[in-house]
Amino acid sequence: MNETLTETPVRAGNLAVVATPPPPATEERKGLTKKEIAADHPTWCPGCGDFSVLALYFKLIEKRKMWHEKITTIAGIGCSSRFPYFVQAHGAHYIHGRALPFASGISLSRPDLHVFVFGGDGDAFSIGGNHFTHTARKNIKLTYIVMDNWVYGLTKKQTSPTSPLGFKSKTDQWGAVDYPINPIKQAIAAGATFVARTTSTNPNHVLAMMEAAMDHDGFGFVECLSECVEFYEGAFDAANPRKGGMFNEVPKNHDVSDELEAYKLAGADFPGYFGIFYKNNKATKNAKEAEIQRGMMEKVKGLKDWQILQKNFDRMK
Ligand SMILES: Cc1ncc(C[n+]2csc(CCOP(=O)(O)OP(=O)(O)O)c2C)c(N)n1
Ligand code: SF4
Ligand SMILES: [Mg+2]
Repeated sequence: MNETLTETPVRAGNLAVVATPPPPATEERKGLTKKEIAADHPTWCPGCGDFSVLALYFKLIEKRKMWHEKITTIAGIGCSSRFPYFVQAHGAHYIHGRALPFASGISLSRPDLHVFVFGGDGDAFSIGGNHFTHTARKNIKLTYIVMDNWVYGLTKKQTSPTSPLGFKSKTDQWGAVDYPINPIKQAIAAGATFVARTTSTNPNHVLAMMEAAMDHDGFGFVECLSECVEFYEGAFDAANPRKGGMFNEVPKNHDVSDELEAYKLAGADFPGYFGIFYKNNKATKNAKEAEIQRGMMEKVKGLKDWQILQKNFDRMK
């Protein structure tokens, strides 16, 4: 795009990032439409909860008038992690459990992008558990939607870290004996600055949570219950009013800045609450690194790249 070539590159890490200017006032540039951004037909089983999350991501992109060069869609491995295949945009279906470090690199080096990460409970809390903790504590600016189905779907029914006690699977034929984790408590304890919960059977709520997470300047985490109709049918009926369950929103008077209260709310028995549990506006790693870079650039002002490099090697002598 010619308009970007004339822009002054913004330094981010060791990459020169070209900030895309807004279109001139006379030129009306439309946001992407669902038709434009829908790629392959999703290969999920008919009735899988993940369809709803994908449809709402398209809706979000349409509603917020986002453009290809402003977003990227990253995932690990799993049924839910097939997500980027179905989005006709930049993105990567990366290594199992490693979506967050990959996405962190993008977020830190490309501050002009909004980074969305999608994945499953196994990807997020089992093999990727350590990355979840560290991405949260670093407060890296990105939006992480975990499609929690309480099971490993892709590999055909193993116990996941969120499977409830007694769940019979290929790895626990007599019923799961390990206590499940509580993703909301885990996120709060790890230092996540935006923590919310939703369920794929309530589309308006999913969209609202995605939007709020996206608007948060920091690590935005959303646990989205998403039924695996093949290996854990009916898991979330108790959270679905159409199946006789209850959809209880986080109480209106809940103070989202109150960490302890958020933690207590997260401890409610299933189906628990849905909505924003916790929000904190502390500085992101992105902002802190950008500040360091600004200071460093000031120190080497006027020098050519090779002169800066030479200075570094001279200093190491
Ligand atoms: C390093 C590595 N270990 C194991 C696997 C096998 N594997 C692929 S997906 C998956 C679990 C996926 O579960 P989850 O993240 O909950 O996604 P779902 O399929 O339920 O959406 C496993 C164990 C793998 N691909 N790579
Ligand atoms: S196996 Fe389960 S999670 Fe995977 S596509 Fe089918 S219903 Fe969805
Ligand atoms: Mg799963």
